Amino acid sequence: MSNRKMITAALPYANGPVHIGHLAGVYVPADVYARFQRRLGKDVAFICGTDEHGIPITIRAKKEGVTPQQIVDKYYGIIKKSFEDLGISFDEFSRTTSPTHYETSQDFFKTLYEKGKFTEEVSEQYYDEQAGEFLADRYIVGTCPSCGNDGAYGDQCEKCGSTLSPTELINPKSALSGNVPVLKETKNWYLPLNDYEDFLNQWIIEGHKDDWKSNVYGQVKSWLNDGLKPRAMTRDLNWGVPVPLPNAEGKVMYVWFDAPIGYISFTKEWAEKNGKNWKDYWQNENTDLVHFIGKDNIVFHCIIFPAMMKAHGDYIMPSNVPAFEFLNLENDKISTSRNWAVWAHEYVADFPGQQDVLRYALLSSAPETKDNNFTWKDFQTKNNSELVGIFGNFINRVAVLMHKYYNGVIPEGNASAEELAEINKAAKEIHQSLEKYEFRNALTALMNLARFGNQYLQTEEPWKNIKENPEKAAHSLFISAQIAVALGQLSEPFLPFSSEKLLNMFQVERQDWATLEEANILIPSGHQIGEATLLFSKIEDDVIDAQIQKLENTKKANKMTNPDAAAAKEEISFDDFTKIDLRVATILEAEKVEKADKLLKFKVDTGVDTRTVVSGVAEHFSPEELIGKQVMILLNLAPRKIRGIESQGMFLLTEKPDGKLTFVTPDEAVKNGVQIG
Ligand code: B3M
Ligand code: ZN
Repeated sequence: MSNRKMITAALPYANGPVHIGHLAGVYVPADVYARFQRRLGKDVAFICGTDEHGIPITIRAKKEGVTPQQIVDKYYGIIKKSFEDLGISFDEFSRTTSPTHYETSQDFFKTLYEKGKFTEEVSEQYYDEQAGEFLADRYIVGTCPSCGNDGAYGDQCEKCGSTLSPTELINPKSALSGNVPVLKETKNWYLPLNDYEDFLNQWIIEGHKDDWKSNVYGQVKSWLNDGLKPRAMTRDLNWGVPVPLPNAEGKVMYVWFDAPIGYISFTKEWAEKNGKNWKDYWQNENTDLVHFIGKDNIVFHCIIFPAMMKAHGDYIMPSNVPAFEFLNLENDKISTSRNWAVWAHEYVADFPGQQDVLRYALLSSAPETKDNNFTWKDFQTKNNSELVGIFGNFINRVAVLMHKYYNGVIPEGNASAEELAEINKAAKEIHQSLEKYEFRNALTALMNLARFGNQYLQTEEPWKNIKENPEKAAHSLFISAQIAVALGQLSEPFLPFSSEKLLNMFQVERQDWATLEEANILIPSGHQIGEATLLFSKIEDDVIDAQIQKLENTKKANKMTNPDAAAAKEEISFDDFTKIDLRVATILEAEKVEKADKLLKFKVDTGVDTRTVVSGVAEHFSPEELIGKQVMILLNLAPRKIRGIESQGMFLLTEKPDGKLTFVTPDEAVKNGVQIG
């Protein structure tokens, strides 16, 4: 195992503050891991920063009516502070607009260019004539060709997860103006990912079957099975790192080209300040490179960035890419635009001094292998029953008894290896779990030691022995003090603030992890401890109710206004409108389309004829519930084939506040075939 750990955490876009979903899925686990590796004595670089390019930034700037630079300056500050407040122990937190990053990413690009690793392709890209801009990725929206979702982006459909290119979208529209874009020729530089298939297969599919998480391995495998295509690494945009080539005016790097290079740039910045050599961390086979990311970033970290590094030639490959699933909030998807989130900076303001409670709650429901859920009630229980009731309670009992009977001086005593075994077991279990990125198991091992401590005191009852059998009482409190200090040592990666308080209370220094895995005395007889203080405090119902109320208010506000509502479309003439043939029809039959999770196939009576319609609504309705329903149909839409079935019309649907679809229907039964207008 390597002695050097290069640990990265996904670079958050500087287009909004971070929320508990980010924290649970990337930053808290990454921090636990980094802190733990430091305790093992590893040479750790834990690197992050904000991702300040890309369309998420420019879209936000447009929305707020300011420049992209103003957006990133604002959110860089907010995000950095939130991480500091929550004890995320980055060695460096920089930004992709830093001069070092421009230089590093441009050098990287030039190297690939000079080595002939790019292909140049002239292609037709969508262009918004009104805005005078090419429309890349999220600047273009339309209907997903695989599932029929109307809100698919030019790079991805978030409903079905397919990756798309803008020209695959049905009915594409500019996200800038709502206009129908035109196709215009432009030259871009592509990385032929297909050239790296063999390498990726060998390295990941053959090499990491057993040590990578199955969600990560599975996604990579399915990508490779489908076959890779060349991917454009440049964009026609005015916000990004300029392409460092002579004939590249108006071209910037694709944000997913420059962003991961940010990890390298920021390591350079850190190394420079700390007298280190950045190459040790990125170009030395003895270094373990680990990327912590959310599941939506797997392809970028396991395929595209490795292909870039391979093309470059000087870089090591990650030894693991632990990707997490998503966290929901009160059983609903976390959403920035719907303000459905617990924001890190608001938590810090609302719960001063209680950062560890959030860390604990998020770790114990970390979405390791499947999506998970955060509720305020659960948060309260975790604090009151576990942190206060088990962990804090034990520490407090030991410290108070120590003062009561021995004036805070650890009594005479010694401990056999057997008596210290629970401590060593916990240390080893945490160690093994964290090496496997199993954070919840690690946390359970920690809490089990606290549980054990409480039971031990309960069985030994030093408060009874102190009179008749003072030696026995002293012995059991000596052992209890070892457990208390062990908890202080072992909890540091998870609960850094409380660990520090605890170790201060017992007046001991932080120790290397290895000493905790062996039967060592952690606090000796005669050692004077400090005052007993409470590590955690109960969170009352009114505090939790206030948070729940805040979310209720968000829900209400979302019902009134809709921040997601698309901009009004361009004006059309009455004649244009009359071209549209909208009718009422009745669904006669409905069935699932084989091998398409999202699609239902319908037979409908349109009054004019009976026809087949395929619609991407299978996740929202069961076929049976729709039979007999009157719906509205666009009759004269050109037929198109979906999964080999010709769809002869389109239903009118809309979205409910919870994201589920609902049919637009007449509010009383009418005859099939009557026109709408
Ligand atoms: N900025 C975050 C996201 O996809 C993205 C990560 C970049 S890591 C190099 O939400
Ligand atoms: Zn889709």
